[in-house]
Amino acid sequence: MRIFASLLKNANPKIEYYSRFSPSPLSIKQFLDFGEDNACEKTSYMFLRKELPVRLANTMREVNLLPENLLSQPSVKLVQKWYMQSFVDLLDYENRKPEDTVALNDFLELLIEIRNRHNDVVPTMAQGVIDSNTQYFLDRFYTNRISFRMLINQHTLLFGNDTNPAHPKHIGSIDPTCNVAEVVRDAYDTAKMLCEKYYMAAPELKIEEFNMKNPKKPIQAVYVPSHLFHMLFELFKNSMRATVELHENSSEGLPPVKAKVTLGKEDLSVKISDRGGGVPLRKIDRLFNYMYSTAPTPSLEPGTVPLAGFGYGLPISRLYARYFQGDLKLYSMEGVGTDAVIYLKALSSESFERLPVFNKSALRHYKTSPEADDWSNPSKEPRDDTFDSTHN
Ligand code: W6P
Repeated sequence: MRIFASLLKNANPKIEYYSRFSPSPLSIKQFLDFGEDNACEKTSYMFLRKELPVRLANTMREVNLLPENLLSQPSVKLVQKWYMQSFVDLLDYENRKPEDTVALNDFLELLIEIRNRHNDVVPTMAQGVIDSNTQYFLDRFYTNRISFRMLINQHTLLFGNDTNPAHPKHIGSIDPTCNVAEVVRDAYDTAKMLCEKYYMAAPELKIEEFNMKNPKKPIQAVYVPSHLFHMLFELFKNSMRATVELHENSSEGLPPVKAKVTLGKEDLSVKISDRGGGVPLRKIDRLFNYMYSTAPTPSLEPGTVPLAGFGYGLPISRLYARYFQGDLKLYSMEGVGTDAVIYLKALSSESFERLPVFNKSALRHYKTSPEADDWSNPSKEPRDDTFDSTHN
């Protein structure tokens, strides 16, 4: 414990130093160009030994701004300790030259160690952080984490021995010719298995494509298939649950879930439509709220995974979409069903990482109290703003 305390003291000026740099966002095109021909491990090393501490320090400064009642939670302290350890580990490389092949190999191993150390950040944070200003914080904190793992994955996949024989054309985690409809089908199949396990039934899938640029060709994206899968899997689980629960006892069977993949000049969009009865507008924001999604779960069999509706699936899926300048939106009509749309950038040169920056503007979010509502409130009852998402 004392050793860690002294480690922390020595690291503080370094955190201060690195947090004054803004993270350098990369576009998918840059990730690709860098990894494609004669990818240079030394260059990657030189970039990462600065950029990783910068990204860690930016987010660590922000964690420190959380209110005391959150910072004192054991789970939050544990996560802080992981960040501190990884930050300090990376500082070892400040003075190790890229010509030193031992340093390059040690660095590679360290990245894998760091990735493993941070595996359970999301469920661990979930135990501690329940507060009204945390939506803003968690969106930024988890985006930082997504970006950090993206950088680590690229380096370890490009330069480690764990090359990916199943996907020789992939550049690290990026598929330069990602067939979007195939990922849609894949995510559907995985969600379908879960759905059938719970409900002994699952709706069919219908996929349509509209390629504005090249009507006869299947739509391809330059993208991280695992990110796309993550988002689609989450949407399918939600659509399937709504569909089965609404139509379980109907004689007409289950209405299919429909997917439409479109490619325009700017956007590559994927719409997942269900006839699951929809969600009233008032409740839509809640679906993206971390606090709401971690509300006490209705009795669950131990060891089972719920099909959908609990956990961080939707808010984190939206972070994945926004991470490369896309978005994830829900359009619902109560009584009928829900359309969920994933928007991606059609051009890899426009899909730059969208990264949180620790600066005065971010600081203001933590220092100022939320303003009073400046629209009339119809209720004479005391206002309940538990799920007010003005910070969204
Ligand atoms: C619903 C609720 C929902 C959330 C996300 C995606 C699809 C759906 N369908 O009824």
